[in-house]
Order: sequence, then C-alpha cells, then structure tokens
Amino acid sequence: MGQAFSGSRGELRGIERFLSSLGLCMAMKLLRSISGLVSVLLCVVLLSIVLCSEKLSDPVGDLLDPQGNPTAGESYLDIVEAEVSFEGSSCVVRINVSGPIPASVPESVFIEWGLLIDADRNRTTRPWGDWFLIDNGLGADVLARVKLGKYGLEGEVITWSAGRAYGLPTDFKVDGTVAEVRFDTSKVGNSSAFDYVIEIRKYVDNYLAMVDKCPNQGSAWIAVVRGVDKNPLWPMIGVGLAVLIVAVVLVLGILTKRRAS
Ligand SMILES: [Ca+2]
Ligand SMILES: [Ca+2]
Repeated sequence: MGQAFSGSRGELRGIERFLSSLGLCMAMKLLRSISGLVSVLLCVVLLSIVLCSEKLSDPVGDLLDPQGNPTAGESYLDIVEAEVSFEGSSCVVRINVSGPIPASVPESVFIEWGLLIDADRNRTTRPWGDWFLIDNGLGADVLARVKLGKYGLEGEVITWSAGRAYGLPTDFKVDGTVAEVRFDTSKVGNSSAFDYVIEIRKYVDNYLAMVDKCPNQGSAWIAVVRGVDKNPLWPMIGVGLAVLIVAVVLVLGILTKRRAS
C-alpha cells in the first residue's frame, strides 16, 4: 500500500510538474507572440513616423532674380530646410530660412513662404499657371502659404475651380527663422500622394524681385497620411513595451531552465 501511495504521490508530482511546465510553456508562447506583436506594432509606428514627414535641405545663398540669375537678398528669403508632415487631419509645412522672419515690411513689399502642390500628380492640370522659374514645371493645383504684406503675417490656402482662385485663411505660425502653415488634407482631395515644390517669393510694387525654391530642380513627393497624430511619446512607449516584454520572456526562460535542472 505504502509503495502504491508513494507511487501515486510521485505521479501527482509528475503531473504537477507537467502542468507547471505546460503553463510556463503556454505563458512563454503567449509572451513571445505578444513580444512579436509589439515588435511589429513598433515597426509600424516607426515606419508611419518616417512616412509622415519628409525633410529637404537647400543651399544658402541661392536666390534667383526674375530672369533666373543668381542674386542676393534678405536672409529670411533663403530656404535652408523644409519639412512636410501630417498631423491628424492636417498637412503641416515648416520652412526654415537663414535669418529671422520679420513681422512687418514696407507697404510696397509682399513676401510669401509657400508650398505648391500637384495634388493630382498630373503636370498637364495646372490651374495655378505655368511658371517654371517658381514651380520647376509642377502642375500645381493647391498653394498653401504664409504671406507678409500690408496686413502683416497671415496664413492662406488657395485652390482653383473653373478658372477662379479661392483663398481661405488657415493656421500658421512664425517662430524665429521658421514659417509654418497647416491646412486640412481635404484640400488635396482623395490623393494618396502629391508632388510639391517649396518656394519663397518677394515682390516690390507688385513686381517679382527674387525667389528661392526647394528642390532647385524637379519636385519632391510625399505619401498623404490621414488621421495619424504625431505624438513623440509613441516611439518611446513602443520601445519601453518591447524592452519590458523581452525582459519578462528572458526571466521566464531562466526560471524554466533552473526548474528543469
Ligand atoms: Ca536656399
Ligand atoms: Ca496638377
């Protein structure tokens, strides 16, 4: 009987060990799959951040006169870097120039820090016009800009319909050397991507005085991302979660090995 009793107790312990290792195995499998899922999510978040914005750089001292020849002008007309990104339902354009942007100019002067967009990616549709000096041949359908004239600094987004331009006020910000304008992505219709050129124009007495553009030749393009909030905490949260999951899996692995030995 004693033999039989100790035998069944041994079997019970074996079953306990089996169930315990089975539980650990399942927990580890679950954690591994969660870890995999978190890694995939992390990659998606990082990829979406990369796709959500694009930075371009531009040489200093490359202003052009109305004939396209090199000229010199104020440093706040000279593009150094430009970034297009998407935040929620907005497209955001930041244009960094080589000198502080003024809050006012003489009444005869008009300046624009703008983003020209070919929303339908069709160069033959160009309601904005045909002005290679400024647009490098882009078929521009939308213009978003910070403008500075007799009314001071303003933000505006312009679209065209049946030969008429429709300008609407839009959010903007000027901070030191950066002009920022943001507008609703509905302005580019259902486009999944658009081509663009960043440009700065200065007019004196309604005549173009000088221009800078970026890129200097051709155009850039960006995929339109709708409804993704740019939150700098997301990558940190993702990395933190991934590190935590990997740490838990490692600890469980070490514990399992110890129990087995
Ligand atoms: Ca420049
Ligand atoms: Ca077009």
